[in-house]
This record gives sequence, structure tokens and C-alpha cells, in this order.
Amino acid sequence: MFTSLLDDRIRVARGSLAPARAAELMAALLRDTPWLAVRYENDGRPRELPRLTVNYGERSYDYSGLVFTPLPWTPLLAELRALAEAAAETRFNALIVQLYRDGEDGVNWHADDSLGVGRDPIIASLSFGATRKFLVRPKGAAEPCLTLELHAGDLLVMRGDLQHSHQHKVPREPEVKAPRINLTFRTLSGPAPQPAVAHASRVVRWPEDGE
Ligand SMILES: O=C(O)CCC(=O)C(=O)O
Repeated sequence: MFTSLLDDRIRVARGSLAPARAAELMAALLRDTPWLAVRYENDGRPRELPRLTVNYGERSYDYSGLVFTPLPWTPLLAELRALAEAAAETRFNALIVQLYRDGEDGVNWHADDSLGVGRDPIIASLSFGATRKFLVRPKGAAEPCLTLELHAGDLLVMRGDLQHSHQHKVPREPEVKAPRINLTFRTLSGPAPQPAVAHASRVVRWPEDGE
């Protein structure tokens, strides 16, 4: 059952996966995902995205000037895609998996409005692990107009003109000590998989050896 927010630009289904199943999936995703730390340069200084990220599906995805070559769907991710497709009533061909290792990781204000997602994209997001805040603000505004807590097993759908009218963010929450994984399913058009920008990223084992 969805709660509809912001004139139906956001729909949230709380507990769309039962707690035990969500915990099982969190453990499997943590263990089996070949996590990538994304390195880039800002003003000539080496930087790293404050989260780990991996792409799956049938289309390359580009952001921050980098092209990410997707891995093929795994049986588990294809199963979750089917769940997201049924809930969002659309088909998805791409997935971004993000690992927020703890509350120091996050994602800053942005909209998912790159050319590949097309006009008014439907994006379905599944959350696992630690509860984190998800903020939404109108473009051009300083303050959020919506603050949600996303829990393990919650499914959120962004739709309509949300990516043109609003931005979203997962803020740092240093008091959160546990990891969170988020899956966002998208429908991309345009170029099929392209060569990876291997130099931009490095694969890390997480937790790293010795932790
Ligand atoms: O982790 C989340 O809930 C949001 C991820 C996100 O902002 C995105 O993939 O664009």
C-alpha cells in the first residue's frame, strides 16, 4: 500500500519486504556485490565519492563525467527488479546499487535528470540495512520540503516531473554506525554498454581487510 506525497510525485510503500527477508537480502548484497569506490578529480585534487556504487543492467550510465559499464543482472537483482517493476508499473533496464558504509557516507542534493533517463523518469528505490533520512527540496530552495526516514524493506517511487521540479539528498548522519544499501531501478535509453572508465574507479573489498 503506497503513501502518496508531493502531489503523487513520490510514493512510499513501507515494509514492502518483510524484516527477515530484508535482513537476508542486506547480508547477501553486502557479501556478493563487487563494490567500487569512485575516484575523481576536483580542482586537480583527488576525491572519492562518499559511498560505494555498482551498476547493473543493459545500459551504461554516466554521471559526473564518468561512464559506468553495467554488470549483468544476477538472479537476485532480477527478482528485485520484478518486484520494483510491479510496484512502479513500468519496466526497468538499469540499476544503481549504492552502499553507505555508515553515517559518514551520503549523497548530496541532486536530481536524476541526466539525458539517459528521459523526461519524467520513473525511478524505484529499495532500501536495506540502517535507517537513513531522505530529503527532498524544490529546485532553487535551500530547505527540504519533505524529510522521510527510509527503513529496511521500504520501497520508494519517484515519478512525474519530480526530477525537474525537485532535488533529493541522503544527508550525512555521523551517529549512524551501520551500513545501508539502496537500489535504484531506472529505464535508460541511448547508448548500450560502453567501455568502463576503469581508471576512474577501484574495486574495494568491504569491510576492508583488517577491519
Ligand atoms: O540512497 C537513496 O535513497 C537515494 C539514492 C539517490 O539519490 C540516487 O540514486 O539518485
